[in-house]
Amino acid sequence: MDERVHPEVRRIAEEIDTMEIRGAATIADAVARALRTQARESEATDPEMFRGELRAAARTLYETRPTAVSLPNALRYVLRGMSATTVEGLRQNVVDSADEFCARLERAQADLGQVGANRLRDGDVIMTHCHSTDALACVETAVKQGKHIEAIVKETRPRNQGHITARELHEMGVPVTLIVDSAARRYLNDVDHVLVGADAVAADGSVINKIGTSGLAVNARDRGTPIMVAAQTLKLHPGTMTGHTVDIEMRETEEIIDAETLAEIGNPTVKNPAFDVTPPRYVDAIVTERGQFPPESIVILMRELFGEGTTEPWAER
Ligand code: RI2
Repeated sequence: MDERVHPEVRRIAEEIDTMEIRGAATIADAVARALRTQARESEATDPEMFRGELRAAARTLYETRPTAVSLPNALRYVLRGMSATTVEGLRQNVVDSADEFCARLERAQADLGQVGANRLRDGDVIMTHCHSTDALACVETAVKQGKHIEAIVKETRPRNQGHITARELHEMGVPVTLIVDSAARRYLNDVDHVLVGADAVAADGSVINKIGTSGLAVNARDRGTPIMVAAQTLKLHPGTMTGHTVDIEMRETEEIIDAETLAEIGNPTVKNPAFDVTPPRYVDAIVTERGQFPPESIVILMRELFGEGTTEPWAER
C-alpha cells in the first residue's frame, strides 16, 4: 500500500472493493469525494509531491473494480483541472473539480430522469434487474408527474441488489412484486418496459450491466417487450472508441456458495462474473441526460464528449 494515500481514501477504496459502496454513479461520487479529501488533507510541501500523492490516491481507487467506467471517468474529471503552480492552487483545483463533478452527476441524473419518465405511460408495469440509481430516477420522475407505475423486481443473485430496488420503489409508492431471476420470462408478458442501468456503454452500443441483463434482454425481445437502459454519459466508455474491450469483473466464490457446501458437492469449479454484455440489437433506447439514443448512434455522442482523447492520470508515476 502506498504510504502517500490518505487513510480515508484507503477506506473508501476498501468499501468499493467489498461493495459496501456500489452502483456505478455512487462509486463515481465516492471517488471524487475521496480525491477531494486527499487534496484537502495533503501535507505536500511542493507541487510535484502534491501531484504524486493525488496520482497514488487515484491509482488505489482505480484498482478496486474494473468494469464500471464511471470510476476512471470520475478520476479523469477531477484530476484534469490540476493546472496551478503552487500546492495551495492545486489543492483548490482539485476541491473545485470534485465539487463540480458531484453537482454535475446529481444534475445529470435528474435530467436523465425527465427523459426516461417521458417513455413511461400512466399504468405501465416495469421489470427491473439489480439496483440502478439512474433507472430509478426515471421512475421517480414519472411518479412525480402523477403516473401510476408498478414494478416486477428481479432479486438479482448473488448479492440481491433487487431488495434495494424493491425498498426504494416502495418508498416512492410503487407497488412491487419480487421474483427470483429465473422467473423473469414467465412474467414478461405482464410488462411494458424492461428498465435497467449500465456500468459501461461501449461505442458500438453494447451495454455492460449486472450479470443476467443480457439474458433478460434476449427474452424481452422475444416477447416484444421494449428494453430501456438508463445511463448518464458518465457511463460511456471512451476506450471502446479505439478498440479496447471492457474488462468483466470476476468476483469471489464465497458470494455464491460457502466453502463447506462447496466441499459437500465435490468442489466444482465456480465462476462468478459480475457483469455481462448485451448487444445493441437487444436494446431499444439508451436514456442519458443529453436525450435518448438508439444504441447504434451512441457513438456520435461519444465522439462529441471524448473527441480530444482521454488521459490516464492514475498510470503516471
Ligand atoms: P447506477 C450496478 O453494479 C448495477 O449493475 C447497476 O445497473 C449499475 O451498477 C449502475 O448503477 P454493482 O455496483 O449508476 O451493483 O445507475 O455491481 O446507480
